[in-house]
Formats: sequence, C-alpha cells, structure tokens
Amino acid sequence: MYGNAYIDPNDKAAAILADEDPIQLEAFETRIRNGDKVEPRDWMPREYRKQLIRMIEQHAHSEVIGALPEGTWITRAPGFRRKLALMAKVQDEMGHAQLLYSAAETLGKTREAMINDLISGKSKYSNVFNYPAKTWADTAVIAWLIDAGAIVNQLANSKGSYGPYCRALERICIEESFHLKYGHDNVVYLATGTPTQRAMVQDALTRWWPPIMHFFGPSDKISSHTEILMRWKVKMASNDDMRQQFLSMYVPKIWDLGLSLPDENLIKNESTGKWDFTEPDWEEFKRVINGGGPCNAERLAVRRYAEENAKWIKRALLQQEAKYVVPLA
Ligand code: FAQ
Repeated sequence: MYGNAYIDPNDKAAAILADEDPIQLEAFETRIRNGDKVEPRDWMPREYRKQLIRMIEQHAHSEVIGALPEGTWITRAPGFRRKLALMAKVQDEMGHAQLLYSAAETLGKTREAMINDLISGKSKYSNVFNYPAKTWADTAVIAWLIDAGAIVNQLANSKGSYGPYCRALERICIEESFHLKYGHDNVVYLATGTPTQRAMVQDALTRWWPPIMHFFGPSDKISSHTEILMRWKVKMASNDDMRQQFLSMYVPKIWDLGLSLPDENLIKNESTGKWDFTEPDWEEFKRVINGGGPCNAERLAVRRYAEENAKWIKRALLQQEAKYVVPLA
C-alpha cells in the first residue's frame, strides 16, 4: 500500500511501509528473497535503515561496554599468561566495536551521535554487561558462554542481507571463537581444580545463567522487531530459535563438567526436540535494559569519564592530521 491507500490495521509491516514507493519496495524485497546483499548506496526502505542502525549501534555499544566487566580483571588475572590473554580479548572486543560503528555509519548516523546516545543512556546495549564480574570465575563464564551466545547469534546473522554488517560479523565471529576456546579452557581448569575453584565457577555460573537466558532477547511471543527483521533477513533466526540452539550446544557441555544450572525445569523434551525451561523473568530483563540493572550507572559513568578524558587525545590527533593535509590548488 502506498500513500493514503487502505491499510489493514492488523498488518504491522504494511502500516510501517505505507509511505514507501511500492515499485522500489517490491524490487528491494525481491532482492532480499533472492539472497542479494544490500550495499550502502542501494535504495532501501526507511524502516530497514532505521532498524539496522538501531541493531548495529546497540551491538557496537555492547562490545564497548562488554569490555568493562572483564577489563576490571586484567590487573588481577592469575598469572602473566592469563593477563596477556585477557588483554588481547578486551582489545579484540574494542576492535569489534570499531568495525560495527563503521558499519552503522554507512547508514548515515555519525559515530559521535552514537557515542552521545550511549553515554546519555538513550541507546541500549546488551543486558548481560550490567552485572558485576565478582570473581575470576566470572570472567571465565563470560568468555565461554557469552561469547558462545554471541557466536550463535552472529554466525546466523552474518548470512543476512546488509553487506557491511555481514562482513563485520564474519570477522568478529572468527575472533569470538578464540575467546570461546579461551573461556572454555578457563572454565575447565576451575571445574577440574580444587573444591574452592569448583565452588567459585559454580557460583559464577549460577549467577550468570538468568542473564544468559535473557541474552537472546525476549521470547518470540513478545519480541517487537523480529517479524520485520526476519522478513528482511537482518535476523536469520528468531530469539527463541537462537536460545534453543545455544541450549543444545552448551547445556550438555556444562553438565559434562559436573556443573549444575539453576533451573530445575531445564530438560531436553524428546517429544518436541526442544529444551523446556522455566520462563525467564522478563520484568527483570526490562528493568536491566532500561537502566535499572546492578551496574548500568557504573558502566555509563566509566564511558562518560573515558569520553571526557580522551578529548585531548582526539584533539591532538586531529590537529596532527590537519598539519599533513595539503590544500588543493
Ligand atoms: N539486551 O524485538 P526484540 C557480545 C531489546 S555482543 C539488551 O527481540 P531485536 C560480544 C531490543 O533492543 C552482544 N536489549 O529486539 C561480547 C528491543 O528494544 P528497543 C550483543 C535487548 O533487536 C562477548 C527490545 O528489547 N549482540 O556479547 C536484548 O529484534 C563477551 C525488544 O526486543 C548483539 O547486539 C538484550 N539481550 O532482537 C563482548 C547482536 N534483547 O530497541 C564482550 C545483534 C532485546 O526496541 C564480552 N543484535 N533487547 O528499545 C541482535 O541480534 C538483536 O538485536 C537481539 C534482539 C537478538 C539482541
């Protein structure tokens, strides 16, 4: 439907797309159906652009903020080798943010505007990074299971429709798979260690499990963006499908280590082929993603401090660059 034409009030997508040129829209959707990649200069519906900016920007912010819980452990990592490995991981996460901010910039939002929206609290970032990393075992659980969750999500979406985002995701997934191996190694070390080490990793797993279940987003019944994002192949699987995939891949590995998960209803249902579990607390999820988690204020305060205190470096670098710009004749 275009312009003032009749719109079925139950068709959410039709209402959103009512102002688009129907011929261009049809050509665009045919390209998506055919599996073509959309590139920055191509025609795209306004909603496609808006949704991609939202999602890629949130993803970039998640990498920046995601570096903080683990980053606080660099100086306390047990041993030089682990310090080096953790430093490399944190550095990788910041590199992912760079790639993702660049991908989002191709859609017309400046990096400065994105950073401002992060530090003002306007933009969201992943729920999981609003919880504290209380012990060394927390960093092991983050690196294993949160990176694993990120790979499930990003491997699927790297086959999606927007070229710059997909290319960034491919590279990110390769690096995340090193993180996953590093995290798994740390979890195995603790889980097969002394009783104190086992207790420490069990405690971390118990605390991180509910945020990890939230990580894939609200259940499909209440997810607001999945339908349109899947129609346009930005998301290649629904939130529930990704959660199920993660459970299938990692719950058996967790149980094999003799660790337990804090959900007595968690079981593979052989008749449906899916995992049954206690419905995550979506009220807690909403509170956390809207600023009310245990560490939201601290995380944003650190970023604000970093922005404020790094201004002189940016100024110095830009002036240095300006010195080498040769004026055009
Ligand atoms: N956290 O309609 P849906 C990483 C919001 S990278 C916070 O289902 P959608 C690497 C959502 O924005 C981790 N908010 O949303 C690392 C929306 O709110 P809005 C990040 C969430 O977009 C590892 C509302 O709920 N990965 O971990 C979350 O279709 C270790 C309704 O939800 C990505 O960003 C959440 N978990 O699906 C770094 C991947 N879930 O905007 C350091 C790309 C939902 O309307 C250490 N993103 N919301 O106000 C995606 O795939 C999707 O955006 C989903 C959510 C699947 C996250």
